[in-house]
Amino acid sequence: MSFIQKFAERVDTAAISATSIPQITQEQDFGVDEAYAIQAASIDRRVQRGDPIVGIKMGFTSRAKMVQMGVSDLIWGRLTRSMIVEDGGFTEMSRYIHPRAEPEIAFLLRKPLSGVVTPLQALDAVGGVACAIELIDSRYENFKFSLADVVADNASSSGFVVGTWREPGTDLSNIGMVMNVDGRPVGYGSSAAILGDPVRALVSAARVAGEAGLSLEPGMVVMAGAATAAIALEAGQHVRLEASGLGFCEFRIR
Ligand code: OOG
Ligand code: MG
Repeated sequence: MSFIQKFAERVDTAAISATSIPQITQEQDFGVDEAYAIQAASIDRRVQRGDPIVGIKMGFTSRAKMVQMGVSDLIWGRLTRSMIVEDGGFTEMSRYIHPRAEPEIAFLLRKPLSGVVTPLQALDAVGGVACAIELIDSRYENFKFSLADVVADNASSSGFVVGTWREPGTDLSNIGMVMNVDGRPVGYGSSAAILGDPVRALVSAARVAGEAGLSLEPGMVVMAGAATAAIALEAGQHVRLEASGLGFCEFRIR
């Protein structure tokens, strides 16, 4: 078995059993290309189990996230159906190791999107925009990783909540975002923190997906990355994101 398959199985098992593992790059050194191959192989195992890809997520698209995690390269991961958490619904703490929540912007595609595109071409493929919360849950002990580790681990992604879809024409360049836990504001930001304008994350998503031979299809979701640092979650909490002009989205973790 190649080390790609070996580590793909390892991160997949860690994810489904919600059990942390040591950083895999401490066992064997590998580069970012191999890390994406591990990610692809681990998500392929999910797809084989009947859990299809429903979109992709961008990571480290804001300074706040780069500083929080000490990684400064843009990364991406795959979203699968089982990761969807219903807006206003529940998710179970037992599914996660040490989950964190992030305020994000999501795009819903109405046309295929892949390769090098301009912001206008990217927006033409968008059927709706919404505020969203990503649940990240690094499979590595203490949420510590190198760039190759986190890429192999599907960019820490483990769930996402999307608010009501709005008209694609909505200006996303400066959406005020407030994260609330149990009714108390715990984080403030602006969508401007996401590469200056989240549409740039969509342009990047088209490019990286194209390079990986993945075509983003109508109906798929693209998550632009967090506008602020992530917030650590505890069982029993109610998490709600309010985004000016985009409404809100929320969930409970029990
Ligand atoms: C990696 C995922 C980063 C974002 O929105 O920047 C990310 C991590 O912080 O564990 O999802
Ligand atoms: Mg994120």
